[in-house]
Amino acid sequence: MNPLGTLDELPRDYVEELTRANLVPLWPSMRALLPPQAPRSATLPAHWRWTAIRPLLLRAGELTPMEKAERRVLVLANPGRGLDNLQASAAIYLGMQLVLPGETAPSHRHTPNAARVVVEGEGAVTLVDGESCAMEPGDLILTPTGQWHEHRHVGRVPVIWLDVLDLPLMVYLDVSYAVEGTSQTAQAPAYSYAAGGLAPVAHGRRAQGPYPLLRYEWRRTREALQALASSTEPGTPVQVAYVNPETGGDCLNTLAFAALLLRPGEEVVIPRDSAARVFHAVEGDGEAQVNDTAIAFEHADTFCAPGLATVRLANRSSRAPLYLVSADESPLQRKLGVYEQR
Ligand code: GTQ
Repeated sequence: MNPLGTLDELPRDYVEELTRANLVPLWPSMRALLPPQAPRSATLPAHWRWTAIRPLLLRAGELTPMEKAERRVLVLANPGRGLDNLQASAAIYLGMQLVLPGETAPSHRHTPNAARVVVEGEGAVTLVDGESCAMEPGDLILTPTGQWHEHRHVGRVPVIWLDVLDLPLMVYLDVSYAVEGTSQTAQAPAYSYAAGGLAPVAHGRRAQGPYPLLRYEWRRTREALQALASSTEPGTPVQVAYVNPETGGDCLNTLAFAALLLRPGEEVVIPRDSAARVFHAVEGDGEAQVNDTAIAFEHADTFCAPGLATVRLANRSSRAPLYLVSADESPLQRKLGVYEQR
Protein backbone atom coordinates (compact mmCIF):
# COMPACT_ATOMS: atom_id res chain seq x y z
CA MET A 1 0.00 0.00 0.00
CA ASN A 2 1.34 3.41 -0.95
CA PRO A 3 1.64 5.42 2.29
CA LEU A 4 1.00 8.59 0.34
CA GLY A 5 -2.31 7.25 -0.96
CA THR A 6 -3.53 5.96 -4.29
CA LEU A 7 -5.73 7.34 -7.02
CA ASP A 8 -8.41 4.80 -6.03
CA GLU A 9 -8.84 6.49 -2.66
CA LEU A 10 -10.02 9.66 -4.35
CA PRO A 11 -13.65 10.24 -5.38
CA ARG A 12 -14.14 9.12 -8.96
CA ASP A 13 -15.74 12.42 -10.05
CA TYR A 14 -12.76 14.32 -8.62
CA VAL A 15 -10.27 12.18 -10.58
CA GLU A 16 -12.35 12.61 -13.75
CA GLU A 17 -12.41 16.34 -13.31
CA LEU A 18 -8.64 16.39 -12.84
CA THR A 19 -8.18 14.30 -15.99
CA ARG A 20 -10.37 16.66 -18.04
CA ALA A 21 -8.16 19.55 -16.93
CA ASN A 22 -4.91 17.64 -17.69
CA LEU A 23 -4.06 17.54 -13.99
CA VAL A 24 -2.61 14.70 -11.92
CA PRO A 25 -2.12 14.50 -8.14
CA LEU A 26 1.54 14.07 -7.23
CA TRP A 27 1.26 12.17 -3.97
CA PRO A 28 0.33 8.71 -5.33
CA SER A 29 3.43 8.83 -7.59
CA MET A 30 5.78 10.66 -5.24
CA ARG A 31 7.69 7.64 -3.90
CA ALA A 32 8.08 6.08 -7.34
CA LEU A 33 9.57 9.28 -8.74
CA LEU A 34 11.71 10.01 -5.69
CA PRO A 35 12.46 6.70 -4.00
CA PRO A 36 14.27 6.85 -0.65
CA GLN A 37 18.09 6.76 -0.58
CA ALA A 38 18.76 5.24 -4.01
CA PRO A 39 17.30 5.29 -7.50
CA ARG A 40 15.18 2.43 -8.77
CA SER A 41 16.41 1.16 -12.11
CA ALA A 42 14.62 -0.92 -14.70
CA THR A 43 18.02 -1.95 -16.06
CA LEU A 44 18.70 -5.61 -15.26
CA PRO A 45 22.02 -7.38 -15.30
CA ALA A 46 21.85 -8.81 -18.83
CA HIS A 47 24.04 -11.04 -20.98
CA TRP A 48 24.12 -11.29 -24.78
CA ARG A 49 26.03 -14.28 -26.11
CA TRP A 50 28.11 -13.99 -29.26
CA THR A 51 27.29 -17.61 -30.13
CA ALA A 52 23.60 -16.63 -30.20
CA ILE A 53 24.06 -13.31 -32.02
CA ARG A 54 26.48 -14.34 -34.77
CA PRO A 55 24.34 -16.91 -36.67
CA LEU A 56 21.23 -14.71 -36.37
CA LEU A 57 23.12 -11.70 -37.69
CA LEU A 58 24.58 -13.66 -40.61
CA ARG A 59 21.03 -14.81 -41.36
CA ALA A 60 19.95 -11.16 -41.41
CA GLY A 61 22.62 -10.78 -44.09
CA GLU A 62 20.72 -13.29 -46.22
CA LEU A 63 17.26 -12.00 -45.37
CA THR A 64 17.73 -8.24 -45.60
CA PRO A 65 19.84 -6.45 -48.23
CA MET A 66 21.76 -3.34 -47.20
CA GLU A 67 19.67 -1.14 -49.53
CA LYS A 68 16.65 -2.04 -47.46
CA ALA A 69 18.20 -2.05 -43.99
CA GLU A 70 20.54 0.98 -44.32
CA ARG A 71 22.16 -0.34 -41.12
CA ARG A 72 21.94 -4.12 -40.67
CA VAL A 73 21.88 -4.34 -36.91
CA LEU A 74 20.51 -6.62 -34.22
CA VAL A 75 19.90 -4.58 -31.10
CA LEU A 76 21.03 -5.91 -27.73
CA ALA A 77 17.97 -4.98 -25.70
CA ASN A 78 17.70 -5.15 -21.92
CA PRO A 79 14.59 -7.18 -21.00
CA GLY A 80 14.18 -5.10 -17.83
CA ARG A 81 13.60 -1.97 -19.90
CA GLY A 82 11.26 -3.70 -22.38
CA LEU A 83 12.76 -5.22 -25.53
CA ASP A 84 10.86 -2.80 -27.78
CA ASN A 85 12.60 0.17 -26.21
CA LEU A 86 15.94 -0.93 -27.69
CA GLN A 87 17.89 0.10 -24.58
CA ALA A 88 20.77 -1.61 -22.80
CA SER A 89 20.48 0.98 -20.02
CA ALA A 90 18.78 4.36 -19.59
CA ALA A 91 21.25 6.11 -21.90
CA ILE A 92 23.08 3.29 -23.70
CA TYR A 93 22.02 1.57 -26.91
CA LEU A 94 23.94 -1.48 -28.13
CA GLY A 95 23.70 -3.05 -31.56
CA MET A 96 25.65 -5.70 -33.43
CA GLN A 97 26.14 -4.60 -37.03
CA LEU A 98 26.99 -6.72 -40.08
CA VAL A 99 28.49 -5.48 -43.34
CA LEU A 100 29.11 -8.05 -46.08
CA PRO A 101 32.00 -7.84 -48.58
CA GLY A 102 31.30 -5.24 -51.25
CA GLU A 103 28.58 -3.49 -49.25
CA THR A 104 28.45 0.10 -48.05
CA ALA A 105 26.28 1.36 -45.21
CA PRO A 106 25.47 4.78 -46.68
CA SER A 107 26.62 8.14 -45.37
CA HIS A 108 24.52 9.90 -42.76
CA ARG A 109 24.92 12.01 -39.67
CA HIS A 110 22.84 12.18 -36.56
CA THR A 111 22.61 13.84 -33.19
CA PRO A 112 23.39 10.70 -31.13
CA ASN A 113 27.05 9.98 -30.44
CA ALA A 114 28.29 6.58 -31.56
CA ALA A 115 31.31 4.37 -31.09
CA ARG A 116 32.07 0.94 -32.52
CA VAL A 117 34.10 -1.93 -31.16
CA VAL A 118 35.12 -4.25 -33.98
CA VAL A 119 34.37 -7.90 -33.22
CA GLU A 120 35.24 -9.86 -36.35
CA GLY A 121 36.52 -9.50 -39.90
CA GLU A 122 38.86 -7.18 -41.73
CA GLY A 123 38.85 -4.92 -44.74
CA ALA A 124 36.13 -2.50 -43.65
CA VAL A 125 36.58 1.22 -43.08
CA THR A 126 34.37 3.82 -41.43
CA LEU A 127 34.64 7.25 -43.01
CA VAL A 128 34.07 9.96 -40.40
CA ASP A 129 33.77 13.44 -41.90
CA GLY A 130 36.01 12.13 -44.68
CA GLU A 131 38.61 10.59 -42.41
CA SER A 132 39.20 6.95 -43.25
CA CYS A 133 39.29 4.76 -40.12
CA ALA A 134 40.40 1.18 -40.71
CA MET A 135 38.42 -1.35 -38.68
CA GLU A 136 40.39 -4.18 -37.11
CA PRO A 137 39.19 -6.45 -34.33
CA GLY A 138 39.19 -4.67 -30.97
CA ASP A 139 39.52 -1.17 -32.47
CA LEU A 140 37.35 1.57 -30.95
CA ILE A 141 36.11 4.01 -33.59
CA LEU A 142 34.23 7.18 -32.70
CA THR A 143 31.52 8.86 -34.73
CA PRO A 144 30.73 11.85 -32.51
CA THR A 145 27.50 13.81 -32.69
CA GLY A 146 26.87 15.51 -36.02
CA GLN A 147 29.74 13.94 -37.94
CA TRP A 148 29.10 12.26 -41.30
CA HIS A 149 29.80 8.54 -41.29
CA GLU A 150 29.53 5.64 -43.67
CA HIS A 151 30.85 2.09 -43.49
CA ARG A 152 32.55 0.58 -46.55
CA HIS A 153 33.70 -2.98 -46.86
CA VAL A 154 36.09 -4.15 -49.57
CA GLY A 155 37.38 -7.22 -47.70
CA ARG A 156 36.55 -10.86 -48.36
CA VAL A 157 34.78 -11.95 -45.16
CA PRO A 158 31.83 -10.46 -43.29
CA VAL A 159 32.73 -7.75 -40.80
CA ILE A 160 30.82 -7.41 -37.55
CA TRP A 161 31.09 -4.77 -34.85
CA LEU A 162 29.34 -3.63 -31.69
CA ASP A 163 27.69 -0.19 -31.94
CA VAL A 164 27.45 1.82 -28.71
CA LEU A 165 25.25 4.92 -28.93
CA ASP A 166 23.65 7.38 -26.53
CA LEU A 167 20.50 7.03 -28.62
CA PRO A 168 18.05 6.44 -25.70
CA LEU A 169 19.15 9.72 -24.16
CA MET A 170 18.71 11.66 -27.39
CA VAL A 171 15.31 10.09 -27.98
CA TYR A 172 14.26 10.96 -24.41
CA LEU A 173 15.35 14.57 -24.92
CA ASP A 174 13.44 14.82 -28.24
CA VAL A 175 16.64 15.71 -30.07
CA SER A 176 17.26 12.50 -32.04
CA TYR A 177 17.32 12.79 -35.83
CA ALA A 178 19.47 11.85 -38.82
CA VAL A 179 20.35 13.50 -42.11
CA GLU A 180 21.13 11.39 -45.17
CA GLY A 181 24.18 12.34 -47.18
CA THR A 182 26.10 11.44 -50.31
CA SER A 183 29.15 9.21 -50.43
CA GLN A 184 32.21 10.83 -48.83
CA THR A 185 35.61 11.43 -50.39
CA ALA A 186 38.15 9.59 -48.28
CA GLN A 187 41.07 11.56 -46.87
CA ALA A 188 44.04 10.35 -44.89
CA PRO A 189 43.85 11.47 -41.24
CA ALA A 190 45.16 15.03 -40.97
CA TYR A 191 46.65 14.39 -37.54
CA SER A 192 47.56 11.06 -36.11
CA TYR A 193 48.35 10.32 -32.48
CA ALA A 194 50.90 7.54 -32.69
CA ALA A 195 52.10 7.71 -29.07
CA GLY A 196 50.79 9.03 -25.76
CA GLY A 197 52.23 12.37 -24.67
CA LEU A 198 53.25 13.34 -28.20
CA ALA A 199 50.87 15.65 -30.04
CA PRO A 200 51.29 15.77 -33.80
CA VAL A 201 51.99 19.18 -35.31
CA ALA A 202 51.24 19.87 -38.96
CA HIS A 203 52.26 23.15 -40.63
CA GLY A 204 53.20 24.47 -37.20
CA ARG A 205 49.72 23.81 -35.82
CA ARG A 206 48.19 21.42 -33.35
CA ALA A 207 45.00 19.49 -34.05
CA GLN A 208 41.89 21.58 -34.48
CA GLY A 209 38.37 20.55 -33.65
CA PRO A 210 36.80 18.79 -30.71
CA TYR A 211 37.60 15.18 -31.74
CA PRO A 212 41.28 14.92 -32.69
CA LEU A 213 41.37 11.11 -32.48
CA LEU A 214 38.68 8.90 -34.00
CA ARG A 215 40.32 5.48 -34.18
CA TYR A 216 41.87 3.86 -31.10
CA GLU A 217 43.79 0.90 -32.46
CA TRP A 218 43.39 -2.24 -30.37
CA ARG A 219 47.04 -3.17 -30.89
CA ARG A 220 48.08 -0.04 -28.99
CA THR A 221 45.39 -0.31 -26.33
CA ARG A 222 46.49 -3.90 -25.66
CA GLU A 223 50.14 -2.85 -25.40
CA ALA A 224 49.22 -0.07 -22.97
CA LEU A 225 47.33 -2.54 -20.75
CA GLN A 226 50.23 -4.99 -20.77
CA ALA A 227 52.67 -2.25 -19.82
CA LEU A 228 50.37 -1.06 -17.03
CA ALA A 229 49.95 -4.63 -15.73
CA SER A 230 53.64 -4.89 -14.92
CA SER A 231 53.31 -2.06 -12.39
CA THR A 232 49.85 -2.91 -10.99
CA GLU A 233 49.29 -5.05 -7.89
CA PRO A 234 47.35 -8.26 -8.50
CA GLY A 235 43.66 -7.69 -7.71
CA THR A 236 43.78 -4.00 -8.67
CA PRO A 237 42.00 -3.46 -11.99
CA VAL A 238 44.41 -2.88 -14.87
CA GLN A 239 42.40 -0.29 -16.72
CA VAL A 240 42.93 2.49 -19.26
CA ALA A 241 40.44 5.17 -20.25
CA TYR A 242 39.90 6.17 -23.86
CA VAL A 243 40.48 9.92 -23.69
CA ASN A 244 40.54 12.87 -26.01
CA PRO A 245 44.33 13.30 -26.45
CA GLU A 246 44.11 17.11 -26.57
CA THR A 247 41.99 17.63 -23.46
CA GLY A 248 42.56 14.45 -21.47
CA GLY A 249 38.78 14.30 -21.00
CA ASP A 250 36.31 11.61 -21.98
CA CYS A 251 36.50 10.66 -25.67
CA LEU A 252 32.78 11.39 -26.12
CA ASN A 253 30.57 13.91 -24.30
CA THR A 254 28.08 11.49 -22.86
CA LEU A 255 29.65 8.04 -22.57
CA ALA A 256 33.04 6.99 -21.20
CA PHE A 257 35.01 4.10 -22.65
CA ALA A 258 37.67 2.01 -20.94
CA ALA A 259 39.68 -1.15 -21.57
CA LEU A 260 40.51 -3.65 -18.83
CA LEU A 261 42.97 -6.49 -18.52
CA LEU A 262 42.44 -9.35 -16.09
CA ARG A 263 45.52 -11.46 -15.73
CA PRO A 264 45.22 -15.27 -15.60
CA GLY A 265 43.37 -16.26 -12.44
CA GLU A 266 42.74 -12.65 -11.43
CA GLU A 267 39.55 -11.35 -9.80
CA VAL A 268 38.74 -7.65 -9.43
CA VAL A 269 35.95 -5.53 -7.97
CA ILE A 270 34.83 -2.56 -10.03
CA PRO A 271 34.30 0.51 -7.81
CA ARG A 272 30.58 0.87 -7.14
CA ASP A 273 29.17 3.96 -8.82
CA SER A 274 25.94 5.40 -10.17
CA ALA A 275 26.81 4.89 -13.85
CA ALA A 276 25.26 1.96 -15.70
CA ARG A 277 27.98 0.10 -17.54
CA VAL A 278 28.28 -2.37 -20.39
CA PHE A 279 31.20 -4.75 -20.94
CA HIS A 280 32.36 -6.51 -24.08
CA ALA A 281 34.92 -9.36 -24.06
CA VAL A 282 37.48 -8.53 -26.73
CA GLU A 283 39.75 -11.48 -25.89
CA GLY A 284 39.27 -14.35 -23.47
CA ASP A 285 36.48 -15.72 -21.27
CA GLY A 286 35.46 -14.97 -17.71
CA GLU A 287 32.85 -14.67 -15.02
CA ALA A 288 31.01 -11.61 -13.83
CA GLN A 289 28.98 -11.28 -10.69
CA VAL A 290 26.54 -8.37 -11.05
CA ASN A 291 24.59 -8.01 -7.81
CA ASP A 292 22.96 -11.46 -7.45
CA THR A 293 23.41 -12.46 -11.09
CA ALA A 294 26.31 -14.69 -12.15
CA ILE A 295 27.31 -14.28 -15.80
CA ALA A 296 29.71 -16.79 -17.37
CA PHE A 297 30.85 -15.01 -20.50
CA GLU A 298 32.99 -15.97 -23.47
CA HIS A 299 34.92 -14.18 -26.16
CA ALA A 300 32.82 -11.49 -27.91
CA ASP A 301 29.96 -11.69 -25.39
CA THR A 302 28.46 -8.47 -24.07
CA PHE A 303 26.87 -7.86 -20.66
CA CYS A 304 25.45 -5.01 -18.68
CA ALA A 305 25.41 -3.77 -15.08
CA PRO A 306 22.89 -1.20 -13.76
CA GLY A 307 24.09 1.87 -11.89
CA LEU A 308 25.07 1.21 -8.24
CA ALA A 309 25.49 -2.50 -8.96
CA THR A 310 28.22 -4.46 -7.22
CA VAL A 311 30.39 -5.81 -10.03
CA ARG A 312 33.07 -8.48 -9.67
CA LEU A 313 34.98 -9.75 -12.67
CA ALA A 314 37.09 -12.89 -12.79
CA ASN A 315 39.43 -14.48 -15.29
CA ARG A 316 39.17 -18.20 -14.52
CA SER A 317 41.81 -19.14 -17.06
CA SER A 318 45.20 -20.04 -15.58
CA ARG A 319 46.98 -19.13 -18.80
CA ALA A 320 45.13 -16.69 -21.06
CA PRO A 321 44.60 -12.99 -20.32
CA LEU A 322 41.09 -11.53 -20.44
CA TYR A 323 40.57 -8.19 -22.18
CA LEU A 324 37.33 -6.24 -21.85
CA VAL A 325 36.12 -2.94 -23.26
CA SER A 326 33.49 -1.06 -21.24
CA ALA A 327 31.20 1.89 -21.84
CA ASP A 328 29.40 3.78 -19.09
CA GLU A 329 27.17 6.80 -18.46
CA SER A 330 29.54 8.65 -16.10
CA PRO A 331 30.32 11.71 -18.31
CA LEU A 332 26.64 12.43 -18.66
CA GLN A 333 26.00 11.95 -14.95
CA ARG A 334 28.99 14.16 -14.04
CA LYS A 335 27.68 16.96 -16.23
CA LEU A 336 24.33 16.68 -14.49
CA GLY A 337 26.02 16.71 -11.07
CA VAL A 338 24.51 13.35 -10.11
CA TYR A 339 27.50 11.03 -10.49
CA GLU A 340 28.40 9.30 -7.23
CA GLN A 341 30.62 6.52 -5.98
CA ARG A 342 29.33 4.54 -3.02
O1 GTQ B 1 26.23 2.77 -38.01
O2 GTQ B 1 25.43 4.76 -38.17
O3 GTQ B 1 23.52 0.54 -34.54
O4 GTQ B 1 23.05 5.20 -37.30
C1 GTQ B 1 22.28 2.48 -35.04
C2 GTQ B 1 22.17 3.67 -35.74
C3 GTQ B 1 24.38 2.07 -36.10
C4 GTQ B 1 25.38 3.61 -37.72
C5 GTQ B 1 23.38 1.70 -35.23
C6 GTQ B 1 23.17 4.04 -36.62
C7 GTQ B 1 24.28 3.24 -36.80
